[in-house]
Amino acid sequence: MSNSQTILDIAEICAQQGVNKLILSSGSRNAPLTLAFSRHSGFCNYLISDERVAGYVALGIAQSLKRPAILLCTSGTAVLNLGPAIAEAYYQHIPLLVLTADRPPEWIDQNDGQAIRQRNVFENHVKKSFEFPVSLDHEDAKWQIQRTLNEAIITTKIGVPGPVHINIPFREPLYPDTDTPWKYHKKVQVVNFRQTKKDLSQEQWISLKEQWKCADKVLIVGGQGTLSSELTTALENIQTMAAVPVLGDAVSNLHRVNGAVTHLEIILGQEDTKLVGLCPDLLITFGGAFVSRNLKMFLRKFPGSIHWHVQDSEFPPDTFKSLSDIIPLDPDTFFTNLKKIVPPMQGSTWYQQWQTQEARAGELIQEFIRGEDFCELQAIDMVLKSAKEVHLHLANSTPVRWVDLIGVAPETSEISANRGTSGIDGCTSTAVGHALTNGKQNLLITGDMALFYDRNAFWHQNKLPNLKIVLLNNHGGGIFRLLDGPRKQPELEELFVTKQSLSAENLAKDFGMKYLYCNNAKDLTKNLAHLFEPYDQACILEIELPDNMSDIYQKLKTCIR
Ligand SMILES: Cc1ncc(C[n+]2csc(CCOP(=O)(O)OP(=O)(O)O)c2C)c(N)n1
Repeated sequence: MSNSQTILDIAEICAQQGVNKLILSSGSRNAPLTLAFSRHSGFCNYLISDERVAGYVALGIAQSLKRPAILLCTSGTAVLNLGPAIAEAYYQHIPLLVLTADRPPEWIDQNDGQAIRQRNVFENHVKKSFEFPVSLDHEDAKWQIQRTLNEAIITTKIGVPGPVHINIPFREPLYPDTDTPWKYHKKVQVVNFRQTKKDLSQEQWISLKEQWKCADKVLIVGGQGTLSSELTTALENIQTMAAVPVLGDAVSNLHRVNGAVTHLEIILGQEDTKLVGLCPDLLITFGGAFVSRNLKMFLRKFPGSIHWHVQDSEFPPDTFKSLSDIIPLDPDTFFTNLKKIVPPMQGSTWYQQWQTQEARAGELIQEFIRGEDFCELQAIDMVLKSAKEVHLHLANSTPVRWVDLIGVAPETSEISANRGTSGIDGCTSTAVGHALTNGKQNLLITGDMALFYDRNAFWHQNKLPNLKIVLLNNHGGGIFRLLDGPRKQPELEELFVTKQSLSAENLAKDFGMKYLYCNNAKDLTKNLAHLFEPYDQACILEIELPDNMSDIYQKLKTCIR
């Protein structure tokens, strides 16, 4: 049974559907599929023993290739360890095909090893869950499996992309006899989904035009998204043509839109009296999560009277509690076609106001950093200034916040961060997934808790010469020293910061990575040059940081207000 044709057909269908990146964790129950995929010449396999890491590596691979990656693991708690990455993929709209091997259904809850309730186990964080029949060789079972697999693969990609789970029970024997013939049949069912290029009807465009004409202050705000040259051009055209401000924080990847307003945390951190003049009439949003807390507070306090959200299908989140219109198109198409209805406008005080705020905010943060002692902000600013043309990966907690505050250079190729669920558990593994498949120079900026939490991201045989890591080691969750709530508690250091004394030197040694260390600006300058030199494995630059950020941050907040 283990090399039944049905199982080989599963691999063949995935290959013909172009879903050929397999992230695999070892085990016996998944052996039939492990062998079916690894003996097929059409797959690129990544063997990752820690399933939690495997999940995030697959997320990084699917994100960088913009197509589904396959996750395959054995039964039991191995399955649950895929959960964190699946939730992140769900909220970041990343396509994953999750295949979990399982015990035969009659053995669940019968004290059999590695047997848990896997059916629909991810139902709250996947687009759809399926289960294959346990008997594989009946003609109808073969058809059901082939049809369901096609549906699952297509469902990961259409509309808002996301993870799809197939639970696959297997009976023994799991391992093939060595002499059994092993042949992949090209003639399998492969369903082709004919994508349509959607657009709004003429009437819809006319009604939007009416709304636009009634608005004096139109504001375009982008949430998390990947870098798109089509979107960058379309937004630049609208901005110039109609003098409309385009706002986006670090993870929106709008840093290449010339004139985009990106220092949102600083501009919108001012007193309310200074913000009233910046309130929109018509708010247009698109994309995913926002890093900037002040942006969220500002648009919830001063929402536009009309709020269009652009997202291809399904009911989008109402992040600013003001949603009035859903535009079911992908942002590239919408903003490219928007010029059809936008009345041209030569400059406007509204537009100029935002440009002035942006310029002042950029100067303010640079001036502030220059005036401070060596600290996280200064260190990150130096790293960003030395990192050209890199794909930037930002760990959650303060790294993504500091980069958002400082702003990134247009040369930066792309920015990724797990802002779907903002966990600190898979930031490194996701960057590893990108580095394994994007062929670019990758730079991860991470805190110490996030790096040591995810150190198994390096526990595999894949070399990562194009991955550079900057570790900001403040020996604990430094963010808790900045937040008003925890920093006033006597238990701050013990229960929230959870001080830790680790350095990354042993980690680098364990996994054969290049290790650099510094604890002041002068040495940081020297080491940054070394960081970007070529090595045959990943390189970690550990920056030991003084515990001075809490006071500096309070000073900065006052300065902004
Ligand atoms: C999986 C997970 N567990 C706990 C948290 C809560 N949390 C948010 S930030 C943080 C500390 C992160 O510390 P570090 O990575 O060192 O960054 P720093 O705060 O020092 O910048 C924690 C524990 C989380 N976001 N994700």
